[in-house]
Amino acid sequence: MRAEDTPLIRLEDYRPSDWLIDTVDLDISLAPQQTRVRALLGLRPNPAGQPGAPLILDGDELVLSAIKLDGAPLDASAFTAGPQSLTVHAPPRRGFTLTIETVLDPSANTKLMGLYRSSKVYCTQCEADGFRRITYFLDRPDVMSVYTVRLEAAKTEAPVLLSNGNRVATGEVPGSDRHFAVWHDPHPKPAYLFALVGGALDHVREGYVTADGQQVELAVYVEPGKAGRAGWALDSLVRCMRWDERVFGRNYDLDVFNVVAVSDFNMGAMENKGLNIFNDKYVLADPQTATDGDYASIEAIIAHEYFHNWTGNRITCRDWFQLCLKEGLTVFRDQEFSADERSRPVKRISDVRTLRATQFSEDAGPLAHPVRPRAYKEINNFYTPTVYEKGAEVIRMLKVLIGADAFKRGMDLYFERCDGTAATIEEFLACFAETSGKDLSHFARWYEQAGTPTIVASGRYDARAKSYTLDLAQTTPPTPGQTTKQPVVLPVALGLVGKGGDLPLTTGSSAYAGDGLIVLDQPSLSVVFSDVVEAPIPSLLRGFSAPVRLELDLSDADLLRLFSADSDSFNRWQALQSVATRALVAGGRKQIGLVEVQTRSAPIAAALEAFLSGQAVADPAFAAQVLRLPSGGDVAREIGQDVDPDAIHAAHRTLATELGFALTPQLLKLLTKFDASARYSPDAASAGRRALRNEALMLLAVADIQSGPALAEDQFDMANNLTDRLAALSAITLTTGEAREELIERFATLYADEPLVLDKWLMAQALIAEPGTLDRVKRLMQHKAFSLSNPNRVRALIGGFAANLTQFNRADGAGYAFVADMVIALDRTNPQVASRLLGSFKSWRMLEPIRKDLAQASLAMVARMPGLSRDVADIAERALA
Ligand code: B3K
Ligand code: ZN
Repeated sequence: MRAEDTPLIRLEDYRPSDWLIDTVDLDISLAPQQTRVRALLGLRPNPAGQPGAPLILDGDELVLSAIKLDGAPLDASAFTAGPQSLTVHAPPRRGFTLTIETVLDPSANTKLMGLYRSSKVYCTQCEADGFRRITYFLDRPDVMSVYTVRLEAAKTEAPVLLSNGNRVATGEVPGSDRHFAVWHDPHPKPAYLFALVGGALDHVREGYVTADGQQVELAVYVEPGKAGRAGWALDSLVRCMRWDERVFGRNYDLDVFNVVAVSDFNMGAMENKGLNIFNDKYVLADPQTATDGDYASIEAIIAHEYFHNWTGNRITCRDWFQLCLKEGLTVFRDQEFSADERSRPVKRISDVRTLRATQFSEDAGPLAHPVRPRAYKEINNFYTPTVYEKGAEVIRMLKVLIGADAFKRGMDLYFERCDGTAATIEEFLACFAETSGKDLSHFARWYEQAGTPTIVASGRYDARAKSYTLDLAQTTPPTPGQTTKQPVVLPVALGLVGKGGDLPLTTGSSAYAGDGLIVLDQPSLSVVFSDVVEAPIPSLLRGFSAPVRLELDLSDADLLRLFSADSDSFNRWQALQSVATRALVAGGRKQIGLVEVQTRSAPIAAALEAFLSGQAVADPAFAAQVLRLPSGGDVAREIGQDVDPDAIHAAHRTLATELGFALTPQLLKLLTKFDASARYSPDAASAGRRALRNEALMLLAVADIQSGPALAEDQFDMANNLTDRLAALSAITLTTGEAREELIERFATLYADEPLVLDKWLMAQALIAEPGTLDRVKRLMQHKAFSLSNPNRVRALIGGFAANLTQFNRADGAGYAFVADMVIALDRTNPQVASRLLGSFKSWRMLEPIRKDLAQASLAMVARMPGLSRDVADIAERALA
């Protein structure tokens, strides 16, 4: 496949389907190499479609074995069947049934789309277009059907048989070693939400009664022997179900809710109706094999998939352009859940870190696209940080702009009005326009325009008039295919910070919405605050009220005052990050050098010293965020062009070393205070203490005070959980020498039978910032812990390497060449994993000329390969455009 040969699908070309499928009866007889699928489809013409149109069903690598219309075999001239489609040329102009039989080979399905086998477990992945790999179908989200599914398999091979909905029958197949189960899902759904699972699985379960009194059986299924690690997922499920009842008024709607963990999965998890299928990385947890970060991710992803039951499943998308309708909204919902379960400010900080690292970088490069794309060649390439994370930011802004009350009523209206439908962004926004009485057409630009807006802000205090004037201006940079940009609606939450805290805000400006909120919806505006009794320091974008870059002309001294005095935790954190970013940018620009970083580190160290001896221990999770410096990627983005990753890395190390050195007594004190042998509990407060200690360990290791490796080794020995052991491993990878290699070996021995833990081990090594890493990664590909066919292993080792700022971006181009070769190798078996990996090149245009040319050459090499998948061809084409 070459990208030029692939049709571009456009939003403006949307037409309703000519046919509808009201019912689907599936009879699936599972066998490893020969699974038989019989589909009985209840079809009728769509009143909104073209009368008399042929019936064209989607397929993907399918083999038809039989077809009947209303029970009678169809004449060969009446249809055309190929691997990619099935056409019935002149179907009756009324309702009729079609029976279609296909035969599949789940064992040979390495794309992990459609029906496949993962460690002997049959499972499916149908979003976005995997159902067409199971049977011919109208595989589009606006065709919604009621499914009844009979599954049959050998009893020993697949004692557990699951599908969507409620189980309505089970039994034995007489005279055979086989059994069956019948599942019925009363809720009409698009094909992408179909799922089945068959295998030998253990489970944990719990009864649940919904707020409206319905009894639900919850269960989490895992590989045999792993039930002891399923408890946290089940516990998270119960908590998020209660939360959705309380906060969004949403109750569950079936008798069962099943979660299944499988070990080969292209992404995190999938929200199939009543049968969520998960990457086992996001289900399995115990203190020895999961980190605090894993516990938090499991909680968030269990919630995300569960929340889709309403935002995604009961109300689905009309077409794939509306993907953010379910994804952005559901990310917003899971972020809110985690914020309520944990620390709200810390959750916000970590979400913003992710947003900047993943979405801002996407928005700044050739793969930039609007939250609602207007055209695509391969939809699976649009499950992006822009659709998900920026999509969630848009919802968050909407809530700020119209207020919590109108937002709540808007959500209620949306649930009521759109339930059971395949909806659009327009229908969604109409609900909020109605409940708020506001015109949201200008706000809707957030869905249409790519690129991260920049706000340039400056303030002037007039001591005589006791007034403070704030000038704000916005611009959005050009992005591929969108050269001119309109101003967007930007909620700017702010405060004016005086010596004794926030000053009262008085202004007659119409842009001031009250409650510390300015709405910037034009290219620029000025707001004059009166009765300002002293020269304030502006604290802008509190809580990160809009997903933008902020250029604010404040001195380091003013920023450091905000760090100690701002009433908004997010901006306290941001203030210190901003000062650190300046230092790193100064050092990261090749020509300036490291002395500058050293000089600039002194005031940062002083501020941190005061912080660590004062408030830090009161909120360790927040303090850990404060101690963590902006990443190399953050600095690269800030520099924006002619980027030299080695210079950035050197600046980063210099700053960390200076801080580690200057803060040694305080950092050592943290190591003793929050000692690694404390009893493990995954709760947020305990996790916060570990996070703080481990940030301290990182700084000490970089600075190599007395002996960084020895500190890491001590912690490794003392630790009683994976979080602390992995932190010790990460810390020692910041050092060089024998001790590092020894600890790497000990870690591998300790966790030899734990693939998910060894993924972290692979990744920690792939991230080592030294030239030997590429050879190490190649060596590790031969290790028994690695496999090119398992997406988690690939993401850990190869994906980890592609995220290694200095080594992926080696000046000799060998990093690019290696990743490009891997993309090509992976594309033969799993195009989705390959195209994700190719996305690592997304920031190539901002590199200095030598690396830029080398990266481009590797991308072009990929693009030229014959026989590329549509997934990889699409990314290569857009990255090079
Ligand atoms: N909806 C799925 C993602 C499907 C990805 C298809 N390539 C998981 C989620 O967002 O919840
Ligand atoms: Zn989702």
